[in-house]
Amino acid sequence: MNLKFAGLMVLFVIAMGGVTWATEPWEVDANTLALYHCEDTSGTVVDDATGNYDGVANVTALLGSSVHKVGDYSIYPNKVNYFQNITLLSTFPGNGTVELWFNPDVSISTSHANMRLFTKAGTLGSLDLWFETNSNQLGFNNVYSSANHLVYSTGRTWNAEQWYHVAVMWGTGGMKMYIDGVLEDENTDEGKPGNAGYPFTVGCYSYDTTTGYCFDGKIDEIRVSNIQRDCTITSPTTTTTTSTTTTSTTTSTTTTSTTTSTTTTSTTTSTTTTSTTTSTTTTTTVPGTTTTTLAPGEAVTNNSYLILILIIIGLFLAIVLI
Ligand SMILES: [Ca+2]
Ligand SMILES: [Ca+2]
Repeated sequence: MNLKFAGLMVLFVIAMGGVTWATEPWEVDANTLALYHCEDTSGTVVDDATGNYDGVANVTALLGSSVHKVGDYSIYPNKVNYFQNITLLSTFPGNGTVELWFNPDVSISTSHANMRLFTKAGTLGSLDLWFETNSNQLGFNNVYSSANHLVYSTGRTWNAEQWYHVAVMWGTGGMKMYIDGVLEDENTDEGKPGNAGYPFTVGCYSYDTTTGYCFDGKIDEIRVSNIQRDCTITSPTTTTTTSTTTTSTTTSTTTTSTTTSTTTTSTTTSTTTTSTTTSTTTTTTVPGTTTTTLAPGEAVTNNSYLILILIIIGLFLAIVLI
């Protein structure tokens, strides 16, 4: 008797999705002058969440980069694109803050100097946030009283494809610059920019938007406020989202049984009966026996029978005759 079992397989595949860090968007509050989430994907309007200062992109290509810091999209100046609003900050508040996220396409060194993150530069005063010539510093200039008033970040390599938060402010608390929530420079200059005739410009230089002044990378979540914000905070909240994907492969059970093959051999009838329930036939021969098959009508010829008959006849005749 043969018994075969084939296969019992159970397979579970559990794939853990990547852990993603989600940065929440700002919400408009009483001190928000303009707030650009940069979620637009078509046209040339860059929506201002306050409803007051929608931006106008120079080209549609600025909009809808999927490389984002907040939400689903950012804007992509990519050396040649930008957006503007002519009335935002046409009258500067006494205190103010501008903050945004930026992500360079390439590692920024002195060869990329003069790129602007935002500006409002004019003849009567200006705000200007740019990568300083001959250093790897971000500079922020607040022009008033016919003089430059400056703060700088520390020099560093601004890594390609990395998001940085920058915040700059002016007002009664002095000028300050924060990078990723850390105060990098400040002064006691309390003046506010003079009224500038050039538009508020994100991603390029309002005074000159030709190639060479536009930022090579992405920008997201730009907020302009009429107070000096606590810029150790770079987003409302930071939450950790863990996505788990579970894939189960269904259990497959296969049982294969090979049925016993029995062979019955009869030596008295010289008939072999083989019973097979599978395609495999097993013939069993019992040791010490032989199998002889006779064709129908075939006679057995054996001289011993003839001798025996002759002896019997001889004995019969002897008895009768004696
Ligand atoms: Ca966004
Ligand atoms: Ca580029």
